[in-house]
Amino acid sequence: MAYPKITGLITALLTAFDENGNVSEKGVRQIVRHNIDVNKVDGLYVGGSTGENFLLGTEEKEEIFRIVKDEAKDQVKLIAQVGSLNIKESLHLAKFATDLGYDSLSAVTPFYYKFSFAEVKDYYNTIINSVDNQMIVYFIPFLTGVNITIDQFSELFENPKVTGVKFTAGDFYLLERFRKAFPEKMLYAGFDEMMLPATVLGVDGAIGSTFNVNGVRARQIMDLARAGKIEEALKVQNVTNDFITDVLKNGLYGTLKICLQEAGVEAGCCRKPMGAYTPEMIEGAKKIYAKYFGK
Ligand code: MN9
Repeated sequence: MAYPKITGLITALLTAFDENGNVSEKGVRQIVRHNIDVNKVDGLYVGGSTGENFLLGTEEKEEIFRIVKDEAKDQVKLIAQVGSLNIKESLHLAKFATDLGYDSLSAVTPFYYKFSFAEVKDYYNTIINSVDNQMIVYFIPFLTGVNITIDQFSELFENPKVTGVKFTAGDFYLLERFRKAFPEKMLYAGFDEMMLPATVLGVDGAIGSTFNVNGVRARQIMDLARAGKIEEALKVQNVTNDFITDVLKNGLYGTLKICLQEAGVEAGCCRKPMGAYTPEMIEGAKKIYAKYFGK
């Protein structure tokens, strides 16, 4: 069976929590709406790093998948990140998200233990062969320590249900080699800072955290780069990277959430061990919002 191609601008969705660290359904719904109605993205990547997924229990992950699908309906493409060190949880979530109608699954490479590539490959095949869905490999070596070579990607693609890669890495030689070797696979830029060069190298789309706030500029970069207007695209990437640099200095996910609050979205708090917002951080985030999005 053929699975849908997912292209364009895809937000790595933030999760709204209340002060006690519980998932805020109202907040999650508002973040989804803001991404669809204001940022006008093409898809949502749910349960990734940006969603603080690795801090959550199974039922909470289910709840988020359910709320997002209920709010987004079929307005945008939905990707569910189901990777976990607990393979039974991954299998359970893979079925859960597939039954809800998610257009694709994704799974982070298994991390912490030094798994062999044979074990990594078996993990992907075990998950995706258990359901009628497609799999986007979540490749993020700077957080997982797991690298994958072109030959190993080729081995993962022996399973036709493995249809793409979210490429959150700075190795653009590997990105170029990947594009050339697998023109039919879906390839997504995972670092928003490098969307312009990634687009020039031919990615099908981008999956990013900062699109929650900066989606309109991200769309401009993608469109201008695809139209060959590189100088104009670079100007927007420069402003975007000034914004991202400021956000990273102030604390990534918290700052994005406080920016959303400035935009009228109840994006809430982060979940421990992520820290509570300090007054300085709130002040910093408000300044960032005013600087890049002030009227
Ligand atoms: O999903 C995101 N990765 C992480 C992609 O959050 C680990 C990126 O969008 C980055 O947050 C962003 C800022 O460095 O590029």
